[in-house]
Amino acid sequence: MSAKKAKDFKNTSDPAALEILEQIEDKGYDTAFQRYLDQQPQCNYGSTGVCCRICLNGPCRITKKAPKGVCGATAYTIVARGIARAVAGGCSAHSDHGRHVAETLLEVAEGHAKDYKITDSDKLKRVADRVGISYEGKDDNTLAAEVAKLALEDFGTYKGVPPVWLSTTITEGRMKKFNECNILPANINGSVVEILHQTHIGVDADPVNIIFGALKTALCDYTGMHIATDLTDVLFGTPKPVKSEANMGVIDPEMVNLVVHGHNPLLSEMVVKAAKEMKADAEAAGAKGVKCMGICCTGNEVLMRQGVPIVTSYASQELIMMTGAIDAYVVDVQCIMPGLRAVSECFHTRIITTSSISKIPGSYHIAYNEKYAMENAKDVVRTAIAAYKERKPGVVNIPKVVKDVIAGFSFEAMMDIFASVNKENPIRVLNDAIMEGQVKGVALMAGCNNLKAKQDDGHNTIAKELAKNNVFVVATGCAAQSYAKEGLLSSAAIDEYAGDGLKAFLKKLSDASGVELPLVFHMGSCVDNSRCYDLATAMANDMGVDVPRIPYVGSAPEAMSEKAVSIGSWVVALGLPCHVGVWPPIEGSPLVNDVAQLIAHDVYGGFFYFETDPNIAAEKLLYHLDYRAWKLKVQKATAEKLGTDLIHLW
Ligand code: SF4
Ligand code: MSK
Repeated sequence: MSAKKAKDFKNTSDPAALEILEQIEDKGYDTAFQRYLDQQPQCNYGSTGVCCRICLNGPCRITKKAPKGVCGATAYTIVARGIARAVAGGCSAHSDHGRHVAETLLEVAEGHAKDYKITDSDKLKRVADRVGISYEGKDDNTLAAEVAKLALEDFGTYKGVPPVWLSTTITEGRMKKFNECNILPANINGSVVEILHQTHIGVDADPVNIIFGALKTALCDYTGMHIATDLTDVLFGTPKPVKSEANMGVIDPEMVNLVVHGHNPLLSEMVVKAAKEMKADAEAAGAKGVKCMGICCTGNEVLMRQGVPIVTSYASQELIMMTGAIDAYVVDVQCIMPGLRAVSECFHTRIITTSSISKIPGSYHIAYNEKYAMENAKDVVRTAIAAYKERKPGVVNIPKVVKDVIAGFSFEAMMDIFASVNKENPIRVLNDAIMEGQVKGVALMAGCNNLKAKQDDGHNTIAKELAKNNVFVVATGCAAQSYAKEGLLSSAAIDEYAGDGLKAFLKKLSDASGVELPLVFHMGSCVDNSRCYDLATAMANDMGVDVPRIPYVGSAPEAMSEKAVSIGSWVVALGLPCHVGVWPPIEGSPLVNDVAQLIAHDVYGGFFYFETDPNIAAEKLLYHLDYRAWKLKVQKATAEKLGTDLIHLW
């Protein structure tokens, strides 16, 4: 336990997290908020990207006195290589997740994973159709095996054509652009290998070429994410609007409280099922049942499909244990702080790791295997029930903060709602609202919490400002969890925060569909940013333009992980402005910075901009939406007047 006490380690705007941090002020518990302060000052060479550890001549750092590394690499090469390797890390994480889902679907189809089944046969057919597999006369298992095998080919088979999950989900214009720029990847694994090779000592020194290589890898990140989304829907169902709750008030002192955390829903879906089946075991231990709740994207996955509540988000993952009422924490992969273990030592909480590639020394390990998924899930629940018996009621103190949530907005669910207004062409409902000026455009709010920023503040400030200015806001990942905790995923928030145009638009949709709608639309986990991009593709195709022309922006106000770097990179390559609220390590090279913020726009139509002040960031996002909408309207009017097609340049 850290004995150090910082002046102010309560860097959060989440009221429940704040309450816990205030309670523990003098207790010396180890938290990420405190450890961030312990790390100050952080290394300026690392922060600006000019520290290189790629070979054993290093580490080299660029200074006025030493402007080149031992090998002669200058700042621009070192910075570009560092970012490219971050993209490779993000791509690997998302894609390995997607590969795991594809392999499991194949196991299910071949009868080797008896606890799973194909839940969404319609989605399976839609995906098959899109990727060019005929479904006529085939049963679900035969079709699923073909789809899973094709998906697995996108990872590693050289076929001389780009990955199918890329080429069949983006616009023709984007495919042409990537072809012209020579960044169409052959397959996911090859692309990660190539970028790691390209950035090896003594290979590529050209920063622009390295960044183009990174974008190629980022397109593979998108591909892996889309595979993960599609095939998870096939296995567990495509999300539909669902009601739930969020924040620490969902912890129930009378239940066994079991947290699912990480990203891959293969086990957490089973844990939720097992928890229901094992109610009697929990009752025998003196509890009323087992209550599951989620953190990070495993949490988002089971919220979207099962309505499992969100207990907190990334930055405050350790704090919930300090309520004294969390019995077990089952984790899979990604965004799991090793620090969880130290906190659990002070409580009765069991930390259970489940993946062979994600272990924490000193914690429990239940080796997940899809062939025995339900048995593994029951072991997890049994461990939680055993821990519950050791809970000390005297130390239980749960912040009474809880908000209503409406989630479950897959792309398909969104189209069903739009179809209640225009059955023939659902996406036209959104496009018309934009062209008529009722809605300013679409903003995808994504990404993490970052301990450098006040937790949730950037997410909430920007989303409220956008909604006030009639922007249709969709969200994923920890951004969506921030909105869940702030009450923005509720219909009550529409009255409080939406501008008149957005209010009227949402009312029209709600009245026509009979579905209660929230202010912000939760579209899922990090990999489900693919759903948000499907929305952009549909808008562009319907408008008859490429994505760089549509009023659609992305923002990651508290980006943290390599996955966020990778997502941001494909968002830019795929044609959208992308705000990031934390400076990535590129300031050490003005050239790389200019490529990200300026030149990317000239080539791809999308670009990064870095802004740490959420109010200024919101202003700029609104500007970009206004500019794109204005240009589109002027060009559309001109094209109509002259009887020509819309021009395709931006
Ligand atoms: Fe230094 Fe070059 Fe090795 Fe990097 S690759 S550590 S700059 S010698
Ligand atoms: S969980 S990647 S902290 S969004 Fe997807 Fe949150 Fe970022 Fe992890």
